[in-house]
Amino acid sequence: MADISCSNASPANSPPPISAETLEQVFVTLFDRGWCSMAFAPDQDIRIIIPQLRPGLADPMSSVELELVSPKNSSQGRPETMSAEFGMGSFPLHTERAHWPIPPRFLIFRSVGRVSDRPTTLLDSYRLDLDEELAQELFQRPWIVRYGEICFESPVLRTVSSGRGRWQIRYDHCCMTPSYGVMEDLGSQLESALAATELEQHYWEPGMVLIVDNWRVLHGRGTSTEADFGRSLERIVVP
Ligand SMILES: O=C(O)CCC(=O)C(=O)O
Ligand SMILES: [Fe+2]
Repeated sequence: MADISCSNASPANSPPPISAETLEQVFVTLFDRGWCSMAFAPDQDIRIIIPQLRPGLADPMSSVELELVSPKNSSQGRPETMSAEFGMGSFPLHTERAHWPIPPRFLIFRSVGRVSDRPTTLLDSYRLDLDEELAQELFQRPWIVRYGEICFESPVLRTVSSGRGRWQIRYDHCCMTPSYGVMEDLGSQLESALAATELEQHYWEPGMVLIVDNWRVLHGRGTSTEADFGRSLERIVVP
């Protein structure tokens, strides 16, 4: 697994509070490949990372909610969630909150539960090998985004006006369908391009933190050989 760690600390020997310099190194990897992971002191709130990631975001400690996510049977999942649809199986690659007008800029996870062999899957959209026609369609064709009462149109790819980003991707086939267009099989062409792109598997160790650029990298959930109900991730979405 291509991965970086900010500390040599083992889970039994928990890492010291993270320094600004260390975080800066982590961010270099984040901007280089779209995601990064690191060891993190268990008694520190992961929201302390936000001011460095998104300077100027007002009051992140109280405005950003800390969620806890664990594998569930379909019947236990809240309606319209991936848990309700896929239960203990794998989750397809997606942009987090693709149904938000502006999906969160970053996602941060921390492993806080039992050890599980179930990875988080990651796909860097900058590695997609798109031919000109498919790329053009993904920039131009509106998709219907539908989630509960929410319904609006958006393309899968958008140009970003500032920063180093190549584009911003929004994709979740659970809530998005291509509107009618010339390339009839746009959905399956995109799925084929995703399937042809290297998927990274992020295996968890206790306490580890994973930061994902949600405008660049699609994430999902792998499978486990066990009913790993005790696998638990803290999750925050950073606007
Ligand atoms: O459980 C995971 O590895 C990630 C699942 C997921 O898509 C999420 O929590 O947003
Ligand atoms: Fe997700």
